[in-house]
Amino acid sequence: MAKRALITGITGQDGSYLAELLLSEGYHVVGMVRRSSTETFERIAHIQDQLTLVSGDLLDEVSLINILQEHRPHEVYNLAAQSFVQTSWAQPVFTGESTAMGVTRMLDAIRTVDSEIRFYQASSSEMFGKVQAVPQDEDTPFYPRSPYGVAKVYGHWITVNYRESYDLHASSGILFNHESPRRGLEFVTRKVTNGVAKIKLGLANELRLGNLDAQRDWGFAADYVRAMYLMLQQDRPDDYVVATGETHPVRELCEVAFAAAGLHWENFVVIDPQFMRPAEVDLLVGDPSKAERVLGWRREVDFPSLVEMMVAADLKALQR
Ligand code: NAP
Ligand code: F7E
Repeated sequence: MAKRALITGITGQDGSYLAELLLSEGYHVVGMVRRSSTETFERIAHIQDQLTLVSGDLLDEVSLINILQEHRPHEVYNLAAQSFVQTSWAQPVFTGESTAMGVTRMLDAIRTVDSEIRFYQASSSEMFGKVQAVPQDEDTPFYPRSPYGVAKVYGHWITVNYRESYDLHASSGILFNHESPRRGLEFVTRKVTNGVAKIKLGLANELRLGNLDAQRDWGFAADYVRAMYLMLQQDRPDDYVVATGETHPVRELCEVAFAAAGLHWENFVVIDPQFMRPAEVDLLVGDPSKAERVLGWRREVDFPSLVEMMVAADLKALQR
């Protein structure tokens, strides 16, 4: 009998890659989508006929209980969230409702319907914020710097708490930034690669950015969803940092992305204060040793290849 998995956030970047992976592993994949007046299925259109899509919302516990009762998943991957850090200052309460309380709603629905369901929580390196150690690993204390980071810390600890209180197989993946051609256009990598493609094709003549000094540990999303899957295949639930172990400033991202199109970044990038944040996370770099040792996880795509892949995809999409 095929294993069944429920993915919340299936219309997002990670949800689409995880759905592809689970289908290739022979799973029956159920994806939770929230009601909208327009469809947001662009990232899963190519596999939509292989998925069971169900209507639900992390803000609505009744919908979560009904989905679990009806579809009886063996595994739940909770990827849904208000995931854009900048928006979390403009919508801090909504961010808390979805990104923090949404986790409790799902965990409690699991406890109520079937406590044997295995659970994955999409935790984030943003929890490390003003970093207390370099590099960051599973024992590094959290110091979040945004309402999003604070909400993710709550989501992380409620996952640990339900594991310890109710003996749930609940794991938390502390994932560092991961990107792809499917990344949302507002995140800095995709904003830059899309901006490069527009400039190259004569559709724009500048790219407005905020803090170029911030440093991130950027990996490829398709590599990272493999770690999520591996966590739920372990006998014991646990928490894992998933990262590349390398960090790069936004400035270097610009340099590599513009160079991939034969352009020089300094001729086009303009600093715009509207993209600066009230509090910044200056430096993130993760230590993935535990995930490598216990899960046997390895990333396959390095930073220059990732950026070049994204620039090529944006050029191709805009040319179409
Ligand atoms: P994303 O592209 O922004 O996708 C977010 C998904 O959540 C979308 O499918 C969205 O649906 C859904 N969603 C938002 N609010 C919801 C709600 N109230 N009920 C149901 N669905 C809701 O994010 P991502 O990059 O794939 O990231 C996946 C998860 O990993 C998120 O929890 C994110 O915070 C976390 N994370 C991401 C990274 C990263 O670098 N990508 C790193 C660490 C952790 P719509 O399509 O309807 O908007
Ligand atoms: O910003 C700087 C910005 O929005 C990265 C989410 O997936 O990863 C993501 O959060 C850095 C920041 O990602 C612009 O100030 C400069 O220092 O791409 P970002 P993020 O905030 O790191 C974590 C792990 C998550 O969990 C989140 O869900 O780039 N930056 N100029 C800019 N950022 C943006 N967005 N736009 C700019 O113009």
